[in-house]
Amino acid sequence: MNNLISLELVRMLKKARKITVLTGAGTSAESGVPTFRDAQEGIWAHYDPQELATTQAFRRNPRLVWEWYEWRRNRIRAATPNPGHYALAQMASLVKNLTLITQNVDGLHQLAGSRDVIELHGNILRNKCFKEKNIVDTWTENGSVPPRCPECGDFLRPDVVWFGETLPGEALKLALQASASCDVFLSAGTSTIVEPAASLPFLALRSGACVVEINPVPTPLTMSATYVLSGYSGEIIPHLINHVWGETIRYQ
Ligand code: BV8
Repeated sequence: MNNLISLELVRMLKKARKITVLTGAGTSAESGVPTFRDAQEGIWAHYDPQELATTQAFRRNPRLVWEWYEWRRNRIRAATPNPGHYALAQMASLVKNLTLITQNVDGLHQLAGSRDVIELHGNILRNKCFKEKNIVDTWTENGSVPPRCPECGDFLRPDVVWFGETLPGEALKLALQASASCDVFLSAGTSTIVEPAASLPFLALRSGACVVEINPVPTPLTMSATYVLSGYSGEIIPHLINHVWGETIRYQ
């Protein structure tokens, strides 16, 4: 692992005034949460997540989409943060200014202790009214699948951003600002495909930041990144904490 992290990168990280981190589904893979493009399992093997995570799919078959999210939520509730999540939470206490942006909807960064996480794509553990979009925490179970909004009677849906839906305005604004104003941009565990998140590391590059990619396989960012650390975030990020800041990972 040592040959992965050059002295120059160590210096960059140590003297950085502001570090922005973007995470994708790969950072939750070592927690047992399937990545977005991994083959789905069981009955879900026959569906393309990009097809199911849409308003059209929900209108067409609300029960199917709701059950897919329930299957994912159960996987996520059984998951615990991995060393990569804890290392990012710890990094915030070692760096003058760290902004964590995630495409993930699993809430594992927050469970690991990260605060002020910018959730670009929402959170799968929250639900909202399909029509009014207000968050709904409690409802009466009357056998309806999906359950019904207690106020207007329309279906409930997960509070995530579906393909074709715009991202939460404030979250995207903060993510753009943090990407355009950092010294170092860490892109970890993302295939760098889904827009507009995939454009953030390139915005950081154009703004003069040192961009570090952490991924076991190449992505559209790899050729442009300043440094590429090929491997698993659950191993590499704790190693950065130890190698750059001399600390071992503290678990909650
Ligand atoms: C929008 C919530 C306006 C739902 C998700 C240009 C500009 C704007 C939009 C578009 C555009 N071009 C196309 C679009 C439309 C679309 C899009 O990007 N399509 C793609 C497929 C081309 N974007 C949108 O619709 C967005 N809306 O911009 O509105 C608009 C709309 C239409 C047209 C124009 C403008 C909304 C996108 C949000 C979709 N919702 N999630 C849910 O979860 O059910 S996105 C979904 O993908 C997840 O959130 C996931 O996080 C995200 C991105 O995927 P990754 O995180 O990268 O995960 P993936 O599985 O792909 O890759 C995992 C990576 O980890 C791999 O590289 C793997 O090698 C690596 N890995 C594995 N293990 C490890 C690891 N790395 C490190 N360590 C490990 N151990």
